[in-house]
Amino acid sequence: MTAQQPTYDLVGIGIGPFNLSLAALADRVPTLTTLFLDSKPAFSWHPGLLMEGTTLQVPFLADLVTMADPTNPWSYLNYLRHHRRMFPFFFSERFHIPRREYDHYCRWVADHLPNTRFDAHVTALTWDEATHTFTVTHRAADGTTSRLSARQIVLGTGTTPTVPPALQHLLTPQHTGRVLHSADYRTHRTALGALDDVTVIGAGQSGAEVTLDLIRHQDGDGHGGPHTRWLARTPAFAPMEYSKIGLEHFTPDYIDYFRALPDTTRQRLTRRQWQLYKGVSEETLGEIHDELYERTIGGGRPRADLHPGVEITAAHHDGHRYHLTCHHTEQQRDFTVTTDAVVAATGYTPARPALLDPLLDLIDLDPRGRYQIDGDYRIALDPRVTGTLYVQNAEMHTHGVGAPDLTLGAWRAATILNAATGQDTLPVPRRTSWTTFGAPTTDATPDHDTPTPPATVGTRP
Ligand SMILES: Cc1cc2nc3c(=O)[nH]c(=O)nc-3n(C[C@@H](O)[C@@H](O)[C@H](O)COP(=O)(O)OP(=O)(O)OC[C@H]3O[C@@H](n4cnc5c(N)ncnc54)[C@H](O)[C@@H]3O)c2cc1C
Repeated sequence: MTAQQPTYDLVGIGIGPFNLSLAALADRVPTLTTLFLDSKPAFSWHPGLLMEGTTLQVPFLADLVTMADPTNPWSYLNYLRHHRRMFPFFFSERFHIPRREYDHYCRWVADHLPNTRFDAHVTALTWDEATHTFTVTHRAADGTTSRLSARQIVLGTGTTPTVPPALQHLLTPQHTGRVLHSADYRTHRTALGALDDVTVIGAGQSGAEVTLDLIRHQDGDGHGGPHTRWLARTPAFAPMEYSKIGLEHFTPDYIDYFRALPDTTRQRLTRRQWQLYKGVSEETLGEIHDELYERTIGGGRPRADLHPGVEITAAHHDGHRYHLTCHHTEQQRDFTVTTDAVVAATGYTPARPALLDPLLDLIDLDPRGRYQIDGDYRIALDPRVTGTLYVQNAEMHTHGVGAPDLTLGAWRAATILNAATGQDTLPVPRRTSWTTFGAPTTDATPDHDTPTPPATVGTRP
């Protein structure tokens, strides 16, 4: 059955935190008709990694709305108030909230907003020259197909789990639960915890958390639970940059600076900046150390191995166990690891969703096949398309390391909202960092007699 739907000013595809932020901000703009669609039956945020004790890596102020509009009712603090948790939260003195609570908070927002619709998998986006609107085709789990029209679209379909080439041939039903991406860890956690030997690959936060969780399956003396091996390609298990000045790479100022650099410089910089977005929190590294220390009281070796500087070059299954061919990149030496399961905590990459295939001829990709994205997050399109296509979290190549970071989510959503409404609906600050990125544009000599007035964004009190 196919039903024709009404026309919206703006439709969001995907309801992760980023489009949910835009939905929450747009909820206060009655002149803009919006609808946000997601394939899932209900909101969920990385369910495979919602382990007890894990926390958000950004302060709770980076909720869906506060950094753009602290008066918006869809804030985390208002969520706490609704759930009668203000006093417990106050006494907990937490800046970094449990990841499970962030998921629950987002679900509360998604469930209550009138402009979200789940069980709506978008299969195609097309441009209709006659009506000057996009047509969005979406399908429900029961097979019902619907269409709606929109003048503006915001893609927020997230990123795709990445597995190293050497393991990809093992991602078949026969190896389900034995060779997996960390995105599916919690589904198989109990079974993995009962194995003799598990290998985790990847030196990011997810790799560290899975390693820590597996070690915690061992008892205080290191008995029970799997022998846990953590392999990483990086030369060290390095902490994520978390200094106050370092974090200024996650500001609109840095985005402006980065966008103006030549593409080759941007790509070189992003590779060099891996510790800004790929490292492990110092706290988690400390916890791994503490758990191993505890389990080796009285001497002896822990039932765990930590190997940095190691790449997996091949893998095979002998019918019982997995054999990983490993290469130590600094010593240039090969060795083999035999294990019962492999968890690839090897990250996520932005992928162009298949729903864009019908529109591809009208998207002005760069010579490397990537979106060209402007300062308002518009994707460059053929001039025949008079509607606008925005994207969130697919712009690391043009906007820098802040693209996947929740810190900038509400600010980016407000930027898109302003572009979509054609006015400063939610004024956003431009000067946000103490650091001057790049050469100063005016005489850098400070005038000690004239203090600079504080920056304002002209928001209503
Ligand atoms: C485990 C984990 C923890 C993280 N923790 C932090 C943190 O603490 N701080 C931080 O700054 N960043 C963190 N990040 C990075 C941050 O970028 C993500 O958490 C965030 O979820 C990205 O949001 P998103 O909206 O881009 O996409 P996603 O959350 O991936 O959501 C995309 C949505 O789009 C939907 N979708 C996809 N295709 C379609 C379609 N065709 N039709 C309809 N719907 C579709 C999906 O169902 C999904 O719900 C973390 C990432 C991970 C993996």
